[in-house]
Amino acid sequence: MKSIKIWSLCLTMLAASYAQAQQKEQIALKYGAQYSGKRTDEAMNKWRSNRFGQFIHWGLYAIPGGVWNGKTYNYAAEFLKSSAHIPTSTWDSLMYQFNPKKFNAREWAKLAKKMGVKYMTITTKHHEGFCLWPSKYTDFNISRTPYGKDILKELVEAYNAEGIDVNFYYSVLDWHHPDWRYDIKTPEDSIAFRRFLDFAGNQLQELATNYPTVKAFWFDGTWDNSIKKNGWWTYEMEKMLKSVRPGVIVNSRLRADDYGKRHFDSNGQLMGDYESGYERRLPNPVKDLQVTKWDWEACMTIPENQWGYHKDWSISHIKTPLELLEMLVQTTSMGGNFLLNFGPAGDGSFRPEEQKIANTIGDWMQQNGQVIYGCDYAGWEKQDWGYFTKRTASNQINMVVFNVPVSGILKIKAPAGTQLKKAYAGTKQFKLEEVAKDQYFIHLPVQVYTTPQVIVIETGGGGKGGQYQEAKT
Ligand code: FHN
Repeated sequence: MKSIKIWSLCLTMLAASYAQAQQKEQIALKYGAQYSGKRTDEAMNKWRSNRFGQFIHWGLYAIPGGVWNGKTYNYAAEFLKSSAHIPTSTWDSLMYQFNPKKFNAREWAKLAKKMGVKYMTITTKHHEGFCLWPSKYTDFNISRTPYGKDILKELVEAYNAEGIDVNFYYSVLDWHHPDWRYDIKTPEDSIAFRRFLDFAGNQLQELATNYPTVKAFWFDGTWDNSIKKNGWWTYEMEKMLKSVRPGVIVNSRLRADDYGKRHFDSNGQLMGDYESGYERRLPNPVKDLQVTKWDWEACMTIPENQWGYHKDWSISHIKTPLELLEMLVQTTSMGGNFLLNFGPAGDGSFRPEEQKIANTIGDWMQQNGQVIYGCDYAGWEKQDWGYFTKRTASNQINMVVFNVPVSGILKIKAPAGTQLKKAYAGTKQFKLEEVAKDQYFIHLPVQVYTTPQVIVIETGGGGKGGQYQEAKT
């Protein structure tokens, strides 16, 4: 007995020294994460509760739509300048063609409302450097186009009027600006890039000041060495934006630390307010499920890889409404936000496929949005029939069924000791057949289902003790 006590003391001391060693490995950073854990203020709680957002990529690239001099370039349409090796002066002259006759901000906002999104993220400026707002820091902006009016202001007002929050996408990478550098290799590079960082900082302050209802900044184009070598600037931008617009939210893509580490600093701490590295993919439910430790958002295209408008969508798989709806539900079930991208044409219209997706998802969300909005990771064992979500306010458990087994049996393995009180869908009650300790069956009628089925589980009190004998192996 004495030797066991000695052993357990040794193990305890070993564990403590290992943890201390881990702690010791923390690297001192000036430009690392500004805090740890999830933000729990009202603004972040609202962002989290929103769950479903519309991404909009719109700029000069929407005019050629992936086609240049009669040739179709299959790569992402917003990269056409690069794909077709178009000189900056030629590309920039597209500004004088930008006059979206079919653009109607209110109609865009109503379609978004119908789809059921609670926020919209708009490309204020993409890599091409063209600004959708009348920036005083560059002439390469909407005021110099035949359209002339402040499109960003129109969109913010129209979406806010529908109760939809608006977030700003901002590409730090700027192909138009002469002081942009991909890397800093000479003193001249340093001087020029510092001018560029001052320009970008002024634009960001302009956006945060002139559009006071903006809720978040979605940074992009920060993967080059020039930014990695200027982590201090990314740290200062996060501070500045949160000072100019208290409560504003900043994604992880902005940030680089003292050593050029991005998204997560050299101590593994998330920088910014949510991880936004999930692009055209969702986290791996098993490998990544620690995502519940921080907020995150997955952004998704409808084609395989087109963010801006491309004239030819026949070149890749186009995701169906049900595919995208399952991604939204799966994302919510893992405690994340889902940002679905739309790429309006140069005339301001959405394609029929995008409108069908918005309306189909919207029809389902109108009936079942309560399993998405204000919901989170439930912590119940994933089952093949679909996904659990949990309403944060009430702890109500939702089952969203995508795959009905041929048996019609929906298996539930509840957390140990959880008492399931009832299961229902609207007015329809379902029998909860207890088949083993903390295990239940719900029997669905075997029929063809054309949309995901939602069943609500109410829990409460302690589970039945002792009825089931634990296996003795
Ligand atoms: O290059 C951009 C791309 O055009 C698009 O904006 C996506 C959206 O997440 N971000 C970059 C690619 O990772």
